[in-house]
Amino acid sequence: MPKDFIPTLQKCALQIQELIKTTQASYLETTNTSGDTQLGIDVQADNIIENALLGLECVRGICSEEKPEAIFKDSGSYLVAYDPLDGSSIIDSNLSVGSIFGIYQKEFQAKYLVGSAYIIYGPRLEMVLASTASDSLEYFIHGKNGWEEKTPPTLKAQGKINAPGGTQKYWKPEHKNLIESLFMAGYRLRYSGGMVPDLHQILIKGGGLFSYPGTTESPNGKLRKLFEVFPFALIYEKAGGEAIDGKTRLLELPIDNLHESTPCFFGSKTEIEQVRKTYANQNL
Ligand code: AFP
Repeated sequence: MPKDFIPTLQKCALQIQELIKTTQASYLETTNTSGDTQLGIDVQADNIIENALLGLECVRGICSEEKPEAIFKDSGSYLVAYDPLDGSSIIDSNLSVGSIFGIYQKEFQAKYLVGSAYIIYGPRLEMVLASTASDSLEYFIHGKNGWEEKTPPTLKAQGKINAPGGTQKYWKPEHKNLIESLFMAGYRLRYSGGMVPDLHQILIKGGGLFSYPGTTESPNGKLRKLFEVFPFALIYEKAGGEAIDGKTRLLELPIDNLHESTPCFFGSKTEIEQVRKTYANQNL
């Protein structure tokens, strides 16, 4: 990952954290491309990141979850897709939220993903990064003396957390059985409704399963490939876990349009094996 990215994202993190602390989470009259009603704070966070990334010489283009199209410059070599403020519907309840980034070369396709990062705005400000060039993650916590690098988290072969997304009423029977069997095996429910804190928790606690399946209501799930799914897939793989759509490795999926979503499962190897067995003979 180019070296300018880390300080740039760290600067954005501090600005957005300040925004979250000082701005009311009120809705605008607009919706984004995925149909979510936008908050004023979503748009402001988007502007902070857009200006910071377009100011980097190495960036050739950006694509925000909040905008329908990508923006390109004439020079630079990297493309960055990002969700400026993921979990905006839980901001009003003062739960943790995050920003997610995927860094691509050539095109916005998983096969060109070279790095990813997320920032978590919680009681602490933290950032986790992955790069295809390294076998471990990078982990930073903001403290009294600024950003401090910490030992990166890793995933054990098996964990204890079950974070099942989507509306249960619309889950397919095989998915219901999978989730139920994990609870029966002693897994604990940990789900806030924010992808960043929910996946961060599994990572920090060393393992488990986060799922957002295709449902009868939303056959392709809810989470967007470019802005949420691919970046976390790289992070989970580099942490020693796996990330699949039920059958296929998420990082092998193509995209046909910038805002498309996919069913997704992130976790430790044991839990992902269970997902694979569940979906082996099923449609996603
Ligand atoms: P919002 O940005 O609309 O709050 O959505 C957050 C999110 O995309 C992701 O962060 C969560 O994992 C997922 O939605 C939760 O969705 P469900 O409420 O349907 O489980």
